[in-house]
Amino acid sequence: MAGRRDWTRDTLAAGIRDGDRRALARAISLVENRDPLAYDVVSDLYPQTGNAYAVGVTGPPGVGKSSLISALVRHVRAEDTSVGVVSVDPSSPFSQGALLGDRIRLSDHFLDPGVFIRSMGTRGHLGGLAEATLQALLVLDAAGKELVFLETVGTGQSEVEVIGIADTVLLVLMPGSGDSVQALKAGIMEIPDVIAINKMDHPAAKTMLNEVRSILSLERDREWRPPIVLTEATRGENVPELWEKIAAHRAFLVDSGQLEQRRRNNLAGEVFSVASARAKQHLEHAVADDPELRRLLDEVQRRELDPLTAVREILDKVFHIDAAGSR
Ligand SMILES: Nc1nc2c(ncn2[C@@H]2O[C@H](COP(=O)(O)OP(=O)(O)OP(=O)(O)O)[C@@H](O)[C@H]2O)c(=O)[nH]1
Ligand SMILES: [Mg+2]
Repeated sequence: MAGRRDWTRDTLAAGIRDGDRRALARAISLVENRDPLAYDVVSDLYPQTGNAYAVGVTGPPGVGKSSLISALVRHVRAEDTSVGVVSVDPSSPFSQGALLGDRIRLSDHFLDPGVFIRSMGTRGHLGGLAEATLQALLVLDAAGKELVFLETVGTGQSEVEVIGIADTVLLVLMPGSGDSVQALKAGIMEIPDVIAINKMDHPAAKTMLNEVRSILSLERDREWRPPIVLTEATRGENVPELWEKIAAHRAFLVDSGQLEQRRRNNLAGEVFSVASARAKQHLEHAVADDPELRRLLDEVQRRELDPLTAVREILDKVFHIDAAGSR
């Protein structure tokens, strides 16, 4: 048995392929810590991925995302589907591999060998959230999980972006999630594929349903019209209906040939967004560390140098891009 420190690139990749829980736990810790071994292992596993169906679950804090995932897991386990759950917590520096019981209300499933659940922090890395989510999904996919839930918390634009890798995006709201409704209305938040209005036991749930419905009615031309389901996660109320809607979205993607296209777009988008985040970080460090580049900014501020000339010089120096001819 390999101990904590004994994993190598090969044993870890093999362990993951076998669905070994300790290998999975280790790999996700490495992903979380941006350990170089994680990049190697994911690179080895990548050719075997693409089989898991990824459901991104997002929404404001405390709406019941984890409770709903738990109820959905219970529902799909009845059909023996193997499941992975990764709950990404942007606020936590990192989980140290601990199961954050408070955040993941999935303790019912801890003893089920067909379910693997982990919470993951991101150490505040710029662009780290999307990257960590992607890597964790690939690991669970390679481990043979048929269904993977990716939970991320947030309000507004970033929440849907972080799970840009998901095949189906489920937005969870509850009575009182006014900010998210505004973000949907203003077009700041991308329209999700399925919406759950959780805590339907709350008296204002119906009002919320009508509000969201009226926003979506403006989007009549869409090929897929996002269904809205009232749920009560804690009692499992309407959870089979919610699962049906997720399955219907999947069937829609498959039947219309869009799943393949969506995955291609998602992967290209992930590569681009992780590369952009890293390039930005590189640029910021370069400017901070280089007195000459900082001087350029001073000169712009003193109106001695125009902004776009400064841009050109910075790009030339940092990325060796001849920006003169670029748009
Ligand atoms: N009344 C009621 N409470 C619920 C329902 N679903 C979840 N809750 C409660 O709401 C609280 C938050 O639930 P979670 O599932 O942790 O919510 P979350 O969205 O995952 O929270 P974060 O991950 O911290 O953003 C818990 O106390 C749940 O028991 C529901 O349908 N009705
Ligand atoms: Mg949660």
